Amino acid sequence: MKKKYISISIALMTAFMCACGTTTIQEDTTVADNNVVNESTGLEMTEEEMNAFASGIATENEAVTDTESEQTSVEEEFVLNNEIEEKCPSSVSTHRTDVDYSDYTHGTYYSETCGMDRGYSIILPGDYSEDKQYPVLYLLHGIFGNEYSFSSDANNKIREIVANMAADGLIEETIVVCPNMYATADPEMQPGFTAEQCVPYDNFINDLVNDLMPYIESNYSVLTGRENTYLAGFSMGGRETIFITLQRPELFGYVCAISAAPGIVPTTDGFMTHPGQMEESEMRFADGAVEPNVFIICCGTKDSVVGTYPKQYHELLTTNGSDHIWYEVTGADHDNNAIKSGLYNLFKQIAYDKVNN
Ligand code: FER
Repeated sequence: MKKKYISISIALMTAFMCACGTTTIQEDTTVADNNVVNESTGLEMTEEEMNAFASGIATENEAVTDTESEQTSVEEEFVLNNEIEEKCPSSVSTHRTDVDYSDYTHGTYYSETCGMDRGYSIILPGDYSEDKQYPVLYLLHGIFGNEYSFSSDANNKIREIVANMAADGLIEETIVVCPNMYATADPEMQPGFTAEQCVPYDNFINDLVNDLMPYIESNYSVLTGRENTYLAGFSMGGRETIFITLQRPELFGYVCAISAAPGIVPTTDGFMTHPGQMEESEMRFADGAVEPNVFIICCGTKDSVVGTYPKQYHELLTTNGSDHIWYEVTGADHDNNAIKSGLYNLFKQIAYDKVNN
């Protein structure tokens, strides 16, 4: 894979971040009655604040979501090359009348890892047929999220990006699977900013590889193998995307970690102390490993939640000699602008490879 370090703008966030809005969240955070209660401060997080973690902070320009206003904006012409574009073109994210968009549906699978049934949301192509086989993207949500985090936010434009690019013949029609990434066997365990509460996120690799992927592969008409299996995630999902990719690089041909959360390597940020999933020197592909064709790490320059941690991941991977693409999304916060950009560029790289390999 060609190494491309695209740093189009200087990151505005230099120190680490503050908590969402004005609520200061510290360690010892638990969830009760859908609100997160900090036991030491007694502060509660609203559902809106939890969603901001799970699927991104709502941005002002999300108010402009109607088809007309997007279509009347000046259209850049799409050119298929392997260059990163910071902004997902509106022609790709716009809801079009000539494209067959399908809705998310919900399913369950039995997880040996967790010893229980677990849910997932899925986008099947509009004309899904058992006579065809489709590549699959596994898309991982942020902290406090679940399998509904992406499906409940129409502003992330995931349906549009995938279906539009497929309708234009750039990519294959693709199945998108949005799992619940909190892989715990203990129904009492809840997400939060403590090392113990983060263990189920790190356990998701086992649920994904041993339970969910086999279930999807035997219950849907999918193409298998790394060339047809993609992995992406936002924030906590971005962190686990990187972790899973480094652990099992042979499984995923195309990977994108968007606004990845801290904790892969030991650190202390404004939320908690992270013991780390590995030491800094271990943040690399194993010698001789089959690596993804495309491994993107990206983040907004104004990310108020994960700050410069994604850039640190990029620097560590570079130091440790592991190929990846790094870029920043100018002006994006921990939000859908970063999500749209990352997913668009992932599919653009897939489109490019489809034509050139
Ligand atoms: C942290 C900072 C951010 C952290 C998680 C996040 C577990 C995740 C944010 C998100 O998913 O939106 O220290 O620790």
